[in-house]
Amino acid sequence: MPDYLGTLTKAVQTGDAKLVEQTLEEALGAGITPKDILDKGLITGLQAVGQLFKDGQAYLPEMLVSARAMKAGVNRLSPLFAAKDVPKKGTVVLGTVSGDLHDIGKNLVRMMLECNGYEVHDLGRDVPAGAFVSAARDIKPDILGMSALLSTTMTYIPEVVRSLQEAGLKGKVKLMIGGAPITRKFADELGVEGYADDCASAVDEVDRLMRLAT
Ligand code: B1M
Repeated sequence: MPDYLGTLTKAVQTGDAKLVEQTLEEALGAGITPKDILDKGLITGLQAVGQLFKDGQAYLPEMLVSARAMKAGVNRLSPLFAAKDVPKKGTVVLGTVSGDLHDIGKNLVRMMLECNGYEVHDLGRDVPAGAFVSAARDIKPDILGMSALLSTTMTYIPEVVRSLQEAGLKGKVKLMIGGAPITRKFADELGVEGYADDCASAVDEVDRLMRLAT
C-alpha cells in the first residue's frame, strides 16, 4: 500500500492543500481510519513544520500555508467524525484566549466534543476575558474551555479566571484549559478543574467534569 500517511504529513508540512485533499480521499478509500489520518498524517505534518520553525528553518508564511493545508484536511474529516443520534450530554463554551490566533487545536477539541454529544458554542480566537464572562452568564454552559498555544498568552488565563470570579461566576461553571504549553500543574495552581493535552482526552475530561457537576 502506498505511504498515504507519510504523504499527508509531507503535504501539510509543505502547505500543499490540493495534495492533502487528494491523498486524504485515497487514504479513506484504502480503509485508513479518519483518526489515524488526523493523528498520524495531518497533525504530524503540523508538528514537523513547528519543529522547523523552532530550528529557524521555517518562517511564519510556511506555518500559515501549513495551517491552511491542515484546515483543508480537517474540513474533509469533520463530517466523518460527526455524531449520529447521540443524546445531548451538556453544553460547552470554547475559545482561544486574547492575543492568541491559534485555533486548529481548539477546533479539533470542538469537533470531538460535538461528535460525542456536546453542544459547543465556539467564541473563536483572540477572545477577551469579557467575552468569556458574557458567554458564561448568557449561555450558562456546564463547562467553559480556554485554549492557549503561546507561553505569552497562557498567562492571560488567570485574568479570565479573575474576571469570572469578580462576576460571581467562578464555581457556577466548571473551567477547563488546554493547549501545547498548558499543564495539569498550571490548571491546579489556578484552581481550574479541567485539563486535557489532546482532543481525545478532552472528551474524557469533559465527561469527568460533567460527572462532578451532578
Ligand atoms: Co504558531 N507557534 N505562532 N502559528 N504555531 C507555535 C505554537 C510554536 C510552538 C512554534 C514553535 O516555535 N515551535 C510557537 C510558540 C512558542 C511558545 O510560545 N512556546 C509559535 C509562535 C512563536 C507563533 C508566533 C508568535 C510566530 C511569530 O509571529 N513570530 C505567531 C503568534 C500569533 C498569535 O497567536 N498572536 C504564530 C502564528 C501562527 C500561525 C497563525 C501562522 C499558525 C496558526 C494558524 C491557526 O491556528 N489558525 C501557527 C501554527 C500553525 C503553529 C504550529 C506550527 C502548529 C499549531 C497547531 O495547530 N498544532 C505550532 C508548532 C507546534 O505545535 N508544534 C506553533 C496542531 C494542533 C492539533 O495542536 O494546537 O496543540 P494543538 O492542540 C491540541 C492540544 O494542545 C489540545 O488538543 C488539541 C488537539 O489534539 N488542546 C486542548 C488545544 N486546545 C485545547 C483546549 C482544551 C483541551 C485541549 O480544553 C479547553
